[in-house]
Amino acid sequence: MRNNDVRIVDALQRFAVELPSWGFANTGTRFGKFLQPAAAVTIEEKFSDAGHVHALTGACPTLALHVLWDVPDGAGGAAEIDRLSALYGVRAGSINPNLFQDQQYKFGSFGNPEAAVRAAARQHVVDSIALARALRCRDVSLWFADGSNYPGTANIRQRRAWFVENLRASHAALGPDQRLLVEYKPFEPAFYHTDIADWGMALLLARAAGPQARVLVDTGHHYLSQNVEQIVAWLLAEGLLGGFHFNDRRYADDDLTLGSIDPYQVFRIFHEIQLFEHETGGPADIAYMIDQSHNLKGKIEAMIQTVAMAQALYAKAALVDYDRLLRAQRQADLVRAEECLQDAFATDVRPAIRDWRAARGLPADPLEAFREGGYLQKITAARATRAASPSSYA
Ligand code: LRH
Ligand code: MN
Repeated sequence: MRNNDVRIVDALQRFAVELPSWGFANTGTRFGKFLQPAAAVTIEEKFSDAGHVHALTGACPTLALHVLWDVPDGAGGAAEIDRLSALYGVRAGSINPNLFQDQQYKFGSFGNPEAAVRAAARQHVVDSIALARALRCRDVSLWFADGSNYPGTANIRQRRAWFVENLRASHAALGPDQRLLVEYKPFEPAFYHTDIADWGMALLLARAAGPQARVLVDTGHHYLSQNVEQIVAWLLAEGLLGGFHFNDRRYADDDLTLGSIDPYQVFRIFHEIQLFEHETGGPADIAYMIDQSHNLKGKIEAMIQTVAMAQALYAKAALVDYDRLLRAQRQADLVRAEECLQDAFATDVRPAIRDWRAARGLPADPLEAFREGGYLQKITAARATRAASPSSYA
């Protein structure tokens, strides 16, 4: 078996994680939003902050955009995004239509009983696909708040049929190299039924939509007792795993920083993926993305912490001794098999990661470098004068 450091360097070389533009903005809960003077409001500020995190970590070259929050002019805003990408050194990543905040979506978007509202939602997705093409972005990532709050108020099978129809129409608008990512969520904001509530529904809808559709796993979108890595293993086996929204949670969709509550959970997910790659002999075609809202932590610090944690957990998962593990599994040697994962997880990969950074001219400790670098003071002064962002979320 190759030594750990070689495996860690290989893992870091192939690992990149996408940042969410909305993670840099002031966000809150229904009980309030605590404003940070340095929080980003404009798309330029979001690119600037993401560019700074990428400059410090070398591991997050793309920024996820939420269309109505970041590029309200759609494809017409592509040139400005290209300018900002060149200026700040991060490219636009996944394109996320907003199908939940407009008043017309009170009773749903793709699942809305009103044909005109379904048509408007479909048009927004088609426009978002056109924006993605204009930006040479591969993934259009769909999350629907659609559902109901009370039994009997929604025709669940009728809505499912509308989702199939509208996802097929969306798929038909894709370019040959583009993908549609279908994200599921069991509840919130709907509290009786959600139209795409779990991985099985997302899988069946992705399959019905067409060959370029995949399932997106948001780690926070599961009941507490669900085995997320088993879902990941099944989606890999079905060839329908498209990507992740990583975050952490103690209770529900808390959107806390990755690995802050259960780092072993993310390690187990990375293990299932890397074992799949080991057994199939090739890289799984997965988009690793962050989806968090930093309501209390400093937004940029939380992002740097998240990228570093993701790198460390991905590197640890690369240290599992597959020959030993697969032999132990075949022999039902439970303890030896379990030890293979626990040994890898217990390995301190930080020295090797520091060396990997130093070898690339990156700061050995990006968080410390950020704290001492003066960027926060600079943007706090520059952004302090303007009014806080009007928008409800990001
Ligand atoms: C929904 C979600 C979705 C995004 C939003 C910001 O909970 O996970 O991925 O659109 O958060
Ligand atoms: Mn998400």
